[in-house]
Amino acid sequence: MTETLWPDSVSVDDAAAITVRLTDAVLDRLLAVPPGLESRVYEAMRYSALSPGKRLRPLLVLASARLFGVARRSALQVAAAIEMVHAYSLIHDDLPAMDDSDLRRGRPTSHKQFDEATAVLAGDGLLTTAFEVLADPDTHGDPAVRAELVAALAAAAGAAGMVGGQMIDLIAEKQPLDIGAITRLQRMKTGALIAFSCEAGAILAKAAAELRLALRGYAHDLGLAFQIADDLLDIEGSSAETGKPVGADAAAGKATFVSILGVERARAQAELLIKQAVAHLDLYEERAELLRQVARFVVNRRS
Ligand code: GRG
Repeated sequence: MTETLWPDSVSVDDAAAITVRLTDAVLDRLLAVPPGLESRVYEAMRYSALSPGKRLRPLLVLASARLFGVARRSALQVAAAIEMVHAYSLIHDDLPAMDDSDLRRGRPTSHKQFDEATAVLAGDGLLTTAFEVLADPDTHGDPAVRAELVAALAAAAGAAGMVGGQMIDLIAEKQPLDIGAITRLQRMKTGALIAFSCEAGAILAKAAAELRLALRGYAHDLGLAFQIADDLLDIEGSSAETGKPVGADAAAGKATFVSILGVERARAQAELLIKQAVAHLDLYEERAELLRQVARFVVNRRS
């Protein structure tokens, strides 16, 4: 890496703190408010994208980029782009037409702070700006790499990924799903963006197929473990910790990993998935220590 993000021996807590600081500085630059009446939509985009979240997806991008010595500027552009897509998904997920939620990251949701139409537009603005960022020569000098990033994020965020998963999630409120269908839903809804985040470093580095496949395997297991941890927090966590209403899934009568497996088996399943995720990283030897720590952090988190 031309300018190192963090030392090889960095702890997950330090890497997470550095990720928040650096990603937010890039988001601040990319989402500068222009003069003119359209400034309102920029204010709403900034309100959500810069609100206090874990920046887990940027952390995965930066940690995977660090494995290959990718230039810091490239990695940070992709980290900001993925966080924009994530923020868009949360804004739209909170809308009255979807989860109808008033609280996100400990603050009023976008449609409460602004209004519904502005919240829809803020989500649209973040989604489209993310692709503008990936297509920018600042992100990578090779147009083929930029095109691959755009295609991979579009596939992860679109109807075959997150949007499709959200569609199935809405259907699941009215129609019971079995564990296989829920696994597929979650792989699409949250797993796809997590997988893109983990693979992004390999795409930026034009890494060999074998190295990329290992990151995909890691992400595959990490994504499900993350979701099980989220389901557990929905039952066991508090709104003060998560910054969003808890108990929403149970109240909606929605089947989750926890409602089907029970708390103990769900927790055991998450632990098993983390062991599997970490095993995929063997070929990276000690270079992947941060990604191993991130995996443990994901299941032990309280927010
Ligand atoms: C509306 C197209 C569309 C998609 C929405 C991701 C999603 C799909 C909805 C979010 C609902 C939700 C609570 C899903 C559970 C997993 C998840 C994405 C949690 C939030 O992500 P974190 O924990 O949040 O990384 P922070 O706030 O830390 O960024």
